[in-house]
Amino acid sequence: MIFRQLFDSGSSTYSYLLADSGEAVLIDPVLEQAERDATLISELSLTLLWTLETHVHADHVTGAARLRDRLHSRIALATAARAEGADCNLNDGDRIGFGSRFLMVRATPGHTASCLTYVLDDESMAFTGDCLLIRGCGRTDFQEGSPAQLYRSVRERVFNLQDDCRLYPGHDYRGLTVTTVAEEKAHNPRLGLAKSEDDFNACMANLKLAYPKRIDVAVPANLRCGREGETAP
Ligand SMILES: N[C@@H](CCC(=O)N[C@@H](CS)C(=O)NCC(=O)O)C(=O)O
Ligand SMILES: [Fe+2]
Repeated sequence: MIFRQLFDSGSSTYSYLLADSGEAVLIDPVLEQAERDATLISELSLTLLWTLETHVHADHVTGAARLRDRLHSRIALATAARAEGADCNLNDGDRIGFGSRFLMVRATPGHTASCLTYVLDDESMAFTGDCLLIRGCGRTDFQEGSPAQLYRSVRERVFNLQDDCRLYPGHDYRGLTVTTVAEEKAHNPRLGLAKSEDDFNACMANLKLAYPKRIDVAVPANLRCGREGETAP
């Protein structure tokens, strides 16, 4: 299997390319990186079947629509996102195939109401979006976010993967790239096993983060799967 972790420095977003037998999927593409991604996919002689969103992003516009125009890929994201223009609406338990491999869809709401985690068929890797970040987690103060749901999603739907399952987040703001279930259970300062739900709620209530700079552009654009118009860079 081909696996590439790709980075957008403007939004500190990770995108992930997975491929088998010439067929690829790309998780969380970024509009500004669509040319880079399309070039890599072509150089590796891959057919991009799907772009997959972990959620409706608040901080960047997805490259999904531009890649669909460029490479004829199809767009998939959660049914619960209620976005316009997707080719497939995903639900908990769905599978997305590429070559002889597949990703399983897990609903992991909390950062937003429609967040998904994609788990590789053998459970060796999972793509958690902004549900679980490395030693952190996504904020819960907009887009129907919910600390109670996020706590349950991480504890019941991520931490129940095997301890050595590698976890790849939607962002990292400090330069870290990958973690494991065991590492986060032991060292996540918000959601590690030593933390109670009350600890977590208190932490999330006191984050006091500024809103993402591009939220007013990004959310409406992403609810159209990044279809361009007035939002093009
Ligand atoms: N400064 C960033 C903020 C990005 C942000 O709020 N990111 C969200 C994910 S979409 C988050 O949950 N961040 C968690 C954190 O910063 O701890 C921007 O303006 O875009
Ligand atoms: Fe996010």
